[in-house]
Amino acid sequence: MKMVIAVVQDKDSGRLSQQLVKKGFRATKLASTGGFLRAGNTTFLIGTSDESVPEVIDIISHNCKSRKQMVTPVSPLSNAVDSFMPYPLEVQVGGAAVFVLDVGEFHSF
Ligand code: 2BA
Repeated sequence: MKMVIAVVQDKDSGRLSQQLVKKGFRATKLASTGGFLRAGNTTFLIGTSDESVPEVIDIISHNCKSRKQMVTPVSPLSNAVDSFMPYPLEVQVGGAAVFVLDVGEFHSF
């Protein structure tokens, strides 16, 4: 058994959730925050059989879009503050960051 962990953008989470349920996969959605942008995103935990992992990844890739986002850098806490110009930067946020982990045991009571 595997655990697929997918960090996706909030905008895609509803559609992804619907598609996973429609195809018979079980998933848990967690509200999460990206460390870099400090913006909300959604983390899916999807427990599934080894052979279903490619299908799960296919569903994720078809339902999560990469988007550009503007981010204003946080000012530094040093003496360099005077010369700091907080120009917004454009960041490409991926459709999904996906991790596949081995599951030792699964129990459902
Ligand atoms: P964030 O950490 O908020 O990152 C958002 C986007 O900012 C990233 O998109 C990447 O394009 C950019 N970024 C992140 N760290 C950066 C850095 N040190 N310098 C320059 N640009 C940087 P993605 O790579 O598609 O990641 C989207 C979200 O997926 C991340 O949100 C984070 O919540 C999660 N994620 C990505 N890689 C991860 C990893 N290795 N471990 C845990 N979570 C991860």
